[in-house]
Amino acid sequence: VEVRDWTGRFAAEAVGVVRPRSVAEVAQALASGYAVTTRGGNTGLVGGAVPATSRPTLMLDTTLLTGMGPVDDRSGQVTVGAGVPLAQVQAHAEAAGWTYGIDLAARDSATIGGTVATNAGGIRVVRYGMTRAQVVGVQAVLADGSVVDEARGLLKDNTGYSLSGLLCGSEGTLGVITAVRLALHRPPRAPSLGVVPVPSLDAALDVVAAVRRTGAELLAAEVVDAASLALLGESVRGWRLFIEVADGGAAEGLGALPDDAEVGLDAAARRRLWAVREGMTELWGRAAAQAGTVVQKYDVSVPMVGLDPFVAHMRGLLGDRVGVFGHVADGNLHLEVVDPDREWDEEVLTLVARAGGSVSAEHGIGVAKRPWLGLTRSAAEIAAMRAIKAALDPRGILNPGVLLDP
Ligand code: FAD
Ligand code: LAC
Ligand code: ZN
Repeated sequence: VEVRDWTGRFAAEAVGVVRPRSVAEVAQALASGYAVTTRGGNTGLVGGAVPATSRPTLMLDTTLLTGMGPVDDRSGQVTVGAGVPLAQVQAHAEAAGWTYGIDLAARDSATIGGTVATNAGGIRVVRYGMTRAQVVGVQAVLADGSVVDEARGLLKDNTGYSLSGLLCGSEGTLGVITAVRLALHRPPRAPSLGVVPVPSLDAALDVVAAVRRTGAELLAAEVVDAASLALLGESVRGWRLFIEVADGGAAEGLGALPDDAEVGLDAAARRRLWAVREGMTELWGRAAAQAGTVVQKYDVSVPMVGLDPFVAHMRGLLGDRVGVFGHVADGNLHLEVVDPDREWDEEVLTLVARAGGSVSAEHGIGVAKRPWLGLTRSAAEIAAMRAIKAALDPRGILNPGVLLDP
């Protein structure tokens, strides 16, 4: 069967697809003698769920691991099967009077297992942290078929290494995640969203700092640049900042906004305003398709003081081939490059490294960024990762070619 990723950039042949319904069936698949590539919702953006080896490979699709336990009102925790879509977990938490701390535009398809395997970020990181911060414990099947289960609900358990911490962000290379115990939050007060034009990222961060100084609970702070808005037919200068606070829903927490700011208070207005920011990945995908190519995606973090100089550098390098949007308060920018003629990985990512940043802020390494891991991780760090991989997967059957060179 042919396997293709969401971006259309990565494709490969697999010998077949298995859809286990239980831990035992996952272990069976791992004993098949094939290499195994694990896939959840297939919304990953770095090609990590496409076979990356010439060895015969079985696709292990987790989407039937859909058990979902009740929300425990005393601990604020819930146990969820790896295949449950993020949006279902959000709805399940909300129905019980809680909220889940991760939100991203791929919510309807991305699975909990996939978000844990990639340590996904999204628009709530500024408030609740990355996925790892939501994980109480992970249940997973290791390469030899053994099961590790830290998803028992113990918030405090300092008995040796955290296998869950390791499995978060392991991109399918250390084990197949089958279930996750998640920590939920009390829902924030009603939010207000402000959409504000700003001349620079520094200015955006000043607005964020001013809003935080009021004591308002900051829920999100996102930016979109003029090149991205131009794809929507909007002609603007600088950036648009999307800033959301939990202030009861009367915009008090937003402070003094400029006259040209838009404010969204009720759910429908906020959804309409957010749609512009949330649609960016698909918008740039379409722009690239129209140019007869696939978009070259860079998901980078840069020290906050260097954001504007970094963007200026990128625009100097790439001109009108680049659009930028992202999670400004996390120092995390998404650069979308449309160029049918050549790839820009080396130039872009070398500049990221020189700026003291990371070649992947939230999407992971997958196969897309594998050649560049050494730019922002040290030889000692990569050697430690290899030692862990070799110890847990000595036959190298789990996602070979993802994250580390086989
Ligand atoms: P897949 O794409 O199926 O797999 C991703 C990786 O995880 C692969 O390496 C795969 O082998 C591994 N994997 C999946 N399930 C398991 C499992 N059960 N056990 C072990 N390994 C597993 N990401 C962000 O961080 N922030 C964003 O804001 C964001 N926005 C997005 C918006 C759009 C429109 C799209 C298309 C993607 C976005 N993403 C974002 C990327 C993507 O949604 C996340 O990486 C998500 O976590 C992937 O989940 P998935 O279930 O689709 O995983
Ligand atoms: C976003 C994805 C691309 O932030 O990470 O929209
Ligand atoms: Zn993002």
